[in-house]
Amino acid sequence: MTIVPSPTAALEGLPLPKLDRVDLVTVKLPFVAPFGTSVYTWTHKEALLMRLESAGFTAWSECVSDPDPFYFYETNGTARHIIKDFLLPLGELEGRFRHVRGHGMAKATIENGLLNLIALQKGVPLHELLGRPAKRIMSGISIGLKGSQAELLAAVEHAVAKKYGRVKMKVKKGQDVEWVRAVRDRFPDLPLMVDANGDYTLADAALLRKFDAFGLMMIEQPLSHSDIYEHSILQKDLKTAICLDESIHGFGDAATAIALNACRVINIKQGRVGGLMESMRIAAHCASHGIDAWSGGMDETGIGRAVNIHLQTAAGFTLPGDTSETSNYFDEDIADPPVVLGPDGFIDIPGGPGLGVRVVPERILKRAVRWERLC
Ligand code: OSB
Ligand code: MG
Repeated sequence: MTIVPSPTAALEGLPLPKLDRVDLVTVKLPFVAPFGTSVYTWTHKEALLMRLESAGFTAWSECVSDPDPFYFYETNGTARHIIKDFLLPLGELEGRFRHVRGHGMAKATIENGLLNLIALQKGVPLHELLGRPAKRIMSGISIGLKGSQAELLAAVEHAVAKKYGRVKMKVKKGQDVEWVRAVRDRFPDLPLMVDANGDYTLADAALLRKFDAFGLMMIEQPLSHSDIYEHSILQKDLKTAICLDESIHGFGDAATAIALNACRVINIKQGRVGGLMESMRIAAHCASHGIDAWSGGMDETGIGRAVNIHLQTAAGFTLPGDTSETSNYFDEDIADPPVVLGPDGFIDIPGGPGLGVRVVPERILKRAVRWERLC
């Protein structure tokens, strides 16, 4: 019998630090430009942050939910409720979370915060705690819906100049095939993909087949946010690989989607699937089934952005993710240093223990709209 090492072996049985103090801090940061998708247009990042204190160490984590349930069912309000009333009182890693159904974003906030805290206390970078060697991380950018094709082309031009590893453009009904054609005509060799955030149905199959003409890397979440089965029907009909985002809430959904051939790629958002450990398990499962995986983003502040960067050292993250420069979203972030691309379009893991980024207290104070001490 071959013993397959567990992707989370390095983390099993870790003693948990005793928490001296826990705070939830909501910050609101303006985006440099509105971010448009088929479901909503966001003008700000309103992020629920968790601050953990233990034996003189302070660790931060970020909940990836939005204030609204337009992308996902969890919100900053539900995450606060679940963290405060159910997860935090249980007091250990992962096992206790099994009693709480769903609410992966809330779970990830605590799990990632504890792992960051442990890494800080051990004096090692988070990726090392995860059992993974350092590497340079592939970049990718998600370009929101634009008001005109000229604006879209200008944004793609900028991304190409920066040497992003791939470009994703948002599409929606009525703003799709012709907009992709405009980009493809101008950039014939660009690694390009689209994200529909669930805007289509199987009745649109003929239209979706038109995307096959553009040599796209993949089409992300063409059908309903809650569907897996209909994607398996559509995938049979498309040359272009389907990537699932919204439909994947954890390992079980990923395994189901792969078994049904509902997709050839999975977007792993560590928050949406319940944290770093579940993300590593999904990525390893994808790798052993010939399915590509990449790290999605939720236009995070520097805290969540750093978590996504460390995660991408794990086995199975085979494609560039939605990991873009801080300046793509914010003029001034709450953490330093900001994410920047090297001249080759790759990203260096921030050095030092934990996440490797410093949360700047004055910027937190400047951006905080709510502060609640939990213990
Ligand atoms: O569908 O991947 C998505 C942002 C917010 C909600 C959903 C999505 C996105 C993005 C941006 O595409 C990813 C990023 O740049 O962080
Ligand atoms: Mg998506």
